[in-house]
Amino acid sequence: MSDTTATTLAVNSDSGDLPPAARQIDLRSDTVTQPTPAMREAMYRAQVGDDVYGEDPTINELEEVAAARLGKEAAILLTSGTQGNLIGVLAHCQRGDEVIVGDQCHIFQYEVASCSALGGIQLRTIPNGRGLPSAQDVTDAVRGENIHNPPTGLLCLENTHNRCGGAVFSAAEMAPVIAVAREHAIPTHLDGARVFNAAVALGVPVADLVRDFDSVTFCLSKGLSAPIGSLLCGTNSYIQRARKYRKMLGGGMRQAGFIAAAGLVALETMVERLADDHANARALAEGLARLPGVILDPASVQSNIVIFDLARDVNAGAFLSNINGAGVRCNATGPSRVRMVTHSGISAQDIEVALAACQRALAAG
Ligand code: TLP
Repeated sequence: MSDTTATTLAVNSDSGDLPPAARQIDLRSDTVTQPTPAMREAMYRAQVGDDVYGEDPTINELEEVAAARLGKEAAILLTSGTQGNLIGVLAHCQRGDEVIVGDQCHIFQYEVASCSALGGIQLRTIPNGRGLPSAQDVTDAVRGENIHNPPTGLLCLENTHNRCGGAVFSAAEMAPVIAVAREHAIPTHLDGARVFNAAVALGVPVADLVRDFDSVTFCLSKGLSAPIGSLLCGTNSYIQRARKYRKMLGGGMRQAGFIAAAGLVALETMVERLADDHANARALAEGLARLPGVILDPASVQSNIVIFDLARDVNAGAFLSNINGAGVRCNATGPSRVRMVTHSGISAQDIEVALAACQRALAAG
């Protein structure tokens, strides 16, 4: 994703004792969130040990809590969502396997071809739809037994769907797609970087949403606002294989209980409030949709990501630099496509300020 804006440290109201910085309304991503004071306190006080020996009590606790929350047997703390998806795929597949993914998914678009480069695994993209590929397209992509064919090793879905404007999918919507994989004895992995956003948007326990998947990654460091870390969840034997791959990739982090401590606070305190981010995203979308030059259906915004197009006559570069000059930061996801993401550092008032900046920028031409 290209960041068309200048680099300025964004500091929100939860920034603990950091020195004050120029106020930015940073809508580039929910990855920019700052740890809460409770997270900083928990990190300070964390009991830690050598996690490669399995001796970090705080990591062990986080992994147990995460597995229980997701309704899976086991979990492993990883450095990032990107590492989570790579290890998630490696622990399901053999070299030479093919993995079915939607053509707009994060694994295909933004993970540096890691499955191919490091795993010898081929990604087979199929039409992405509104974020959920169709059961028919998955059926058509499953390889039959033939000397020319790679085995189909895995199906990956994404919920919420980043490049599809944070689209949310219920368990019922995903079920027929997952059923195709199951019919062919193909395992399934969910890139659930923002699966807690999906659960909150739907008003269901997160475990209900991931029950049919063999494995799931979710991120602590997005809307949940922890500074670092993702969890991969699955069966005991699968997570044991993942542990070996994490070590292989240099992800055995020793006294990483400091990270886990913030993660535990994130799971305890930052899930329900995601609804505020969704309300702010909806208000942002409704305001943007009223502006001439913006192409957006606000009803399509289901979680904390707002993606809109600028009309042909709008100079996208000028628009972005204009709002950036007003302290509103965001990312472009295409030549005239803009992404804005709400999170714990963004208030309802910030949305008003951002909308006014967009209105001025569009009026300036
Ligand atoms: N997404 C980032 C960028 O990489 C685009 C963002 O700002 O949204 N899965 C999904 C669905 C994601 O959106 C992301 C991050 C990841 C995986 C990777 O997570 P990290 O950044 O922890 O490696």
